[in-house]
Amino acid sequence: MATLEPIGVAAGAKPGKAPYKRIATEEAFCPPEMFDIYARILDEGRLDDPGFNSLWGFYLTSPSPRTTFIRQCMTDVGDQRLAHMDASGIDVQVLSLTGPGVQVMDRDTAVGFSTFANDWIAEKVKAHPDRFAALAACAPQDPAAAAKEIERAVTRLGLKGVIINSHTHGEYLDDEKFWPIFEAAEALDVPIYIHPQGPSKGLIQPLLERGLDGAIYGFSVEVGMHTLRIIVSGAFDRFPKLQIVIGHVGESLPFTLYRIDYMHAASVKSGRYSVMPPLRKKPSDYFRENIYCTNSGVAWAPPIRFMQEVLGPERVLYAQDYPYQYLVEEVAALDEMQMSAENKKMFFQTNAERVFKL
Ligand code: 1DF
Ligand code: MN
Repeated sequence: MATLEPIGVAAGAKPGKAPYKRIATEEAFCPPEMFDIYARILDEGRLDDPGFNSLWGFYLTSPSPRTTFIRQCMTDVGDQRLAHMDASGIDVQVLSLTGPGVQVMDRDTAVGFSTFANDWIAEKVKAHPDRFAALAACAPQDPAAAAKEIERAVTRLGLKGVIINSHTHGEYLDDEKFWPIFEAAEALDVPIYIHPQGPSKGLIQPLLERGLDGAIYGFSVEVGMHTLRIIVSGAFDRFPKLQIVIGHVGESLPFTLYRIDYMHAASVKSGRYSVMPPLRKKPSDYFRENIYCTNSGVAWAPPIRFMQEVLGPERVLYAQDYPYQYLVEEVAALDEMQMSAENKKMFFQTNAERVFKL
């Protein structure tokens, strides 16, 4: 019988020197001021967003060792974070404002805070330009302002892409009103990372009922669906150079691309949905030409190799998901993956250098 690849990582294993740089691409930070805004939103109790209220109601107040550690790590983009990176062999972190970022705020607060957060992180990057890079936050609540802020952050602050923490007050980027964001990213030739937050109000109820709304599963439902909405909307026919990055081994989508292609073609042909226009290509083609996938949160060789096989090794990137999944053993496990030296270097280093222009 074939030996099964173990699920999980060996305790105590430490990463050693490697013939590649390790560049982690979905690494979270939070200026302390954003915790204050979240506390105010929760305190006022007026935000009708069960995902945010549940997730941040917990993360902001829980005294558990894990959440205390996460809160504390999140605001440090300096010595402590660098020490954690050194301990786990991470050479570079590509940083993004933790979910849901500004996207739960009212429009004016969101526009103001995205600028603040971009200036805040640009300063931290400037202090350690060989260890940190960062993505730009923006406020989809005001798409024109978001496009302007993306341009400012990329051209003046040197940020390397855009972070969108999935839905904005229950709305998704396939809505054409948000397309100034796609237009700006495509014109500047920078990727958009779609990161999870709690599923939107319309999606979350049965997940909440069994504690599945968070990173265990609900996050992937939210971002997997968001990504498919964008693909089937025809956005990539309109913006053929646009590049989107998703984490958590492509939110499981690569595994069923065959069925997505088959059922998409059948659905379009049947005329069942007025909301499903014909596309120039198959859904899987957009996956291979417009989507990058990271392994964030999944330090496990089989799905990583599977993505390399079906999407191409140049489409698969490394991420640690610090501080939510900070475990030095995970890096050691990935160093040990059975994979060609060439593919492993693309995974850990050169794909990130190319996609984020590091
Ligand atoms: C968790 C993970 C929570 C991630 C997050 O936001 C988050 C978690 C509060 O483990 O509950 O962004 N994550 O990025 O994986
Ligand atoms: Mn994450």
